[in-house]
Amino acid sequence: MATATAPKKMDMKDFKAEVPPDWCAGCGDFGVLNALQRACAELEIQPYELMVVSGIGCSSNLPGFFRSYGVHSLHGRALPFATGTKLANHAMTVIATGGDGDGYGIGLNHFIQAMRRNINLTYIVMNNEVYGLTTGQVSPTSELGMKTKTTPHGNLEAMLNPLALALATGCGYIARGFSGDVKHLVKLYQDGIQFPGFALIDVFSPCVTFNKQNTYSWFRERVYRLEDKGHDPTDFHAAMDRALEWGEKIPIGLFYRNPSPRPPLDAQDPGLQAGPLVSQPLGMTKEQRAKLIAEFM
Ligand SMILES: Cc1ncc(C[n+]2csc(CCOP(=O)(O)OP(=O)(O)O)c2C)c(N)n1
Ligand code: SF4
Ligand SMILES: [Mg+2]
Repeated sequence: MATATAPKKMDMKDFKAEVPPDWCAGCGDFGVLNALQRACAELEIQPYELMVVSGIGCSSNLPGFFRSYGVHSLHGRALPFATGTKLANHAMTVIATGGDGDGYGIGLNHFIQAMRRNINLTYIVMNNEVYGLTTGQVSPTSELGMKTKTTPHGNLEAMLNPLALALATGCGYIARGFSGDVKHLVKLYQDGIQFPGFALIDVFSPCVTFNKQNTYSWFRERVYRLEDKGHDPTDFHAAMDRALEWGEKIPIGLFYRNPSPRPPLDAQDPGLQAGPLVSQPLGMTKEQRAKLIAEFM
């Protein structure tokens, strides 16, 4: 007889929430959501084993449209919430989602710390190079010279390069996709979810309402797949060279996958070795307490 927790063959419809997305027609985030639903269905992840956590932004509304456990947290705080989830119950698959403003602006320190700590989760950033929700202000990934509501004479600040930053911080899985190429994204997500450690997938996800510069056709003219150019994703230095490419041609695909990844935090933390914290008994026995006091006195 099937038990309540027996894995079930999944379909992408199983990951559709009752609330339909309210993004503008044509928003890149539809492709990001669609690819994630497909990736999870094909990996046969059960919704009750999955937590999707976001910050604040149009992109950060994603958990509301996705059928699993979910948290729509605070601006820039997706990764602290996701870290807490993973350490409280490391048996769960944890996916953090959000935007470029959320993750690379206000949340940048958390992004760096989560990679440095090697929290075993997948981070999907819908990078539209602008603040969409707040109606089109400059973001850390807006291009130099770009005119926005807050930079009417053109952006004077250099673009942040999240992939090069991730490489330099020790992230073991680094990829970039394009929401106009859903099939390609599905594979990047699946490999990222299965990677044992922090996995970054930056996704070009056009904001059709507030970014008239980085449009679908702008990306289509420029993006090329790394796998078509014989890129070796185990080569750190080749990955850094590709991560620095930006101009007439822009690479997407798997930049780097550490061939000998260091164990993620949950695999090493002594407190987690007896199983997920949520299933461990609370408190201490009299003997454990006495031993602890003796050690510290
Ligand atoms: C602490 C705090 N500061 C500012 C805001 C206002 N705010 C909400 S979303 C956002 C930027 C969203 O941009 P991004 O993360 O790129 O998401 P997008 O809407 O483009 O998907 C800002 C500044 C806020 N909600 N909380
Ligand atoms: S404002 Fe931009 S990012 Fe937000 S839903 Fe509309 S197209 Fe998408
Ligand atoms: Mg944005």
